[in-house]
Amino acid sequence: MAEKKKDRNRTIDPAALEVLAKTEGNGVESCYDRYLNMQPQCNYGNTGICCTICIQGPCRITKKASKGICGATAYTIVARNLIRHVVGGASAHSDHGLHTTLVLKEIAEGHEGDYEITDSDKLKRVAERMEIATEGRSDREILKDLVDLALQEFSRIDGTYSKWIEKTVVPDRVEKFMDCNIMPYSIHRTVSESMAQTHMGMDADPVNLVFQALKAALCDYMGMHIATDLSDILFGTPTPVVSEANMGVLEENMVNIALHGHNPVLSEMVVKAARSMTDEAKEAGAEGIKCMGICCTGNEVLMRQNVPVLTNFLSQELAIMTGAVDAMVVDVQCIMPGIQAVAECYHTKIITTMTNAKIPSSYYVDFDEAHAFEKAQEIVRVAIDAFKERDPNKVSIPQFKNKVVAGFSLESMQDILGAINPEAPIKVVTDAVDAGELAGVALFAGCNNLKVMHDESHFVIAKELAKNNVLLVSTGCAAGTFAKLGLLNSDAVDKYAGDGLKAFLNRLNEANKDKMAEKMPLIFHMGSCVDNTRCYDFTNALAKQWNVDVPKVPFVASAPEAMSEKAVSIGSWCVTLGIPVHVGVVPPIPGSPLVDGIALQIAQDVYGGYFMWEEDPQEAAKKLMAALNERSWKLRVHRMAQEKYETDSISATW
Ligand code: BF8
Ligand code: SF4
Repeated sequence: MAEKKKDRNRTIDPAALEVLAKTEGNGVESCYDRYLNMQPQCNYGNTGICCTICIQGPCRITKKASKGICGATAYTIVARNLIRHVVGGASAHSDHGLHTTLVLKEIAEGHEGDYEITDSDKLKRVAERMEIATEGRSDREILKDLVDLALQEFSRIDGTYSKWIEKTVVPDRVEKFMDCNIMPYSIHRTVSESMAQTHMGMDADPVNLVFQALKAALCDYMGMHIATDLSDILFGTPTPVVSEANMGVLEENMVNIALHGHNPVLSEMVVKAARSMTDEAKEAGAEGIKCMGICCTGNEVLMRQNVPVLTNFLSQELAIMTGAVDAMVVDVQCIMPGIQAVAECYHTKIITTMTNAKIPSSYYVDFDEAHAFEKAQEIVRVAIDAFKERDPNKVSIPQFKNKVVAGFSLESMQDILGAINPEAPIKVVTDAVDAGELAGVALFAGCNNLKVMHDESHFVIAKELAKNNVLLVSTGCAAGTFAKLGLLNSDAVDKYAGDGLKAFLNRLNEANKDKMAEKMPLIFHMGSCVDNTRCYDFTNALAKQWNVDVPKVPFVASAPEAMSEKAVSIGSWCVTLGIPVHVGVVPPIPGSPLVDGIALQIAQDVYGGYFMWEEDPQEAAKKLMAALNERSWKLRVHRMAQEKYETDSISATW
C-alpha cells in the first residue's frame, strides 16, 4: 500500500499515462504529484471527526478528548460535517439550475438576445407535468409560468412544498418525505435552515441532523432536475450522436479549445462562435477550430453538439501538458485551480468567465448573457491568438481515442425502446428483467478521486456487471471514463456483454436499424451530473411500469471514484429515493459508528435505499449484483402473488 502511494502513475488511462511518462521530471506539477506530496493525509479529517465550525476549534476526537471543547461528540461532529457537504453540493447544482432559469426568464420577458427556445415540445411536456396550461397558449406564455414556478422552487417560504419533487417522483415517496418531515419548501430556505442548524451550539442530535441532510439532498435533486429540464428547452433534448473521446482528439493543425466546467449556457455559445470563425483561424495559420470537452460541460456539448470528449476531471491538467491546448475555457465547478500554473508552462490561455469562479492570473472574460455570442467570439479570438504562440517542440499528442455513441436522454431511450413496443416502451426493459434476460439496471455516476486508481474501478465494475447482463447507464466523469476507454460503442458489446445483455441490445439494433446508423453501445451515456435526474426519471418509469415504489426496482447506482460535495448530495438523494448506492471512496463518516450505521443500515429501513462503501472493484461488483438479484427475486415473488390474488397493487413495504 505504502509503495502504491509513491507511484505517480495513478491512472489506467493510456493517454494520461503517456503524458505522465513524457513529463516526468520536467518540473510541471499536476494533481498526480500533489497527491503524493499530500501523503499521509490526516485521519481525523478522513473519518470526519475534526470540527472547525467555530474558532475555538479545530477540535479533534481522540482517546484523550472524546468531546469537542463545547461538548460536541463524534456523532454530532460527523453529522454536522456531512450536512455541510450535502449543502455545498445542493448549492452548486442549484446555482447552475438558477443560472439556466434566469436565461429563460429573459426569453420569457421578450429579451431573447442570442438564446432561444430550441425544444418547444419539451417545454410543453415539462409544463404539462407541472400542471401549467399549454392549450392555445404561445411558447412564451407557457415559459413565463414555468420560469415563475422554477423561481419559486428556489425561494418559496410560504409553507407550501416543492412542486418539482411532487411531480417527478413516485407518489409513495412524496408521502414518505412528508411523514419524515424532509419534504423541502424550497432550495434557498433549506440551505439557510441547514447552515443555521449546524452553527455552533445548535442541533446536536445526529438523527435529526442526518434527516436535515436528506432534506438538503432533495434540494440538490430539485436544482438538478430544473437544470436538466430547462437546458433541454433552451438547447434541445439530446438524441443519439457519434463522436470520439480521449486526448487523441487534439489536432496538431487546428486551434484546440477545451471547454471545461458545467453549464451549457457558456459552452453552447462558444461552440457556435467557433463554428462561425474558421476563416479567422485560417488567417492565423490553422486549418480550423476544434472544440472538445472536459468534465460535465464536455458531457453537455457531447450530448447535444457531438463535440468530442478531451478527458475527465482528474486528467484536466494533463490535457494542457500535451502542449496542444490553445485555450481552456471554464465556467463553474470542478476546475482545478492548478490548471493556471500548468498553463503558464505552455502557451495555453486559461479563460475564466464567471464572477464566482475566478483564478488569479487567468484571462478573464466577463461572460454576459445579454451579449453572449459577442463574448463567445471574444473567447475564441483569444484561443486563435494563443495558437500563434504554440511551441511545436512542446507538442506531444497521445494517439489514443475511441469511438463514442452518446446522446441518450430518457426521451431518446424511449424512442429506441418504442421501436419494439410503441405503446409501452419501458415495458421492453421490465419484460427483459422479468424474463431473466437482464439482471437489472445500473447507473455509473460521479467523479475521479486520486485516493483510488484513476478510471480503474469504473472500468472493472462495468465490465463485471455487463458480463452479468446488467443494462448500464452513465453520467458525469464516470461516462468520461467509459468514453475514453472505449465502452460507449458496440465493439464493447461484442467484447464484454453477457448473452442476455447482448440479445437485448441486438433486439434494439434490429428494431431501430432503419432510423439509427449506429448500433447500441455497451453503456448508455445519459449526460452530465445534473442529468442524473434523467436516470432517476428512468427508475421512476420502471417503477410505474411495474406498479411498485422505487425500493422494489432492480436499479443500483455506483460512484466508484466519488470526490465532490455534489457527489455526496447525489448519493444521498439516490438513497432517499430508494436506490442502493455503492461508493468506492469512503466519505468522512466512519469516525462515528452511529452515523455510519444510519448511512449503511437505518436508511434502508426508512427509505429502502442504502449506501455500500467498497474500495475493491471486484467486491463492489459482487455487492451491486447481490442488491440487483435480491430486488429482481422479490419482484418475481410479488408478481406471482399479484397473479395469484388477481390484484394490481403490491404492498409498499420492502
Ligand atoms: O458534476 S462527476 S468531478 S465534473 S462533480 Fe465534477 Fe464529479 Fe466530474 Fe461534473 Ni459531477
Ligand atoms: Fe470545537 Fe464545538 Fe467549536 Fe466544533 S463547535 S470547533 S467541537 S468548540
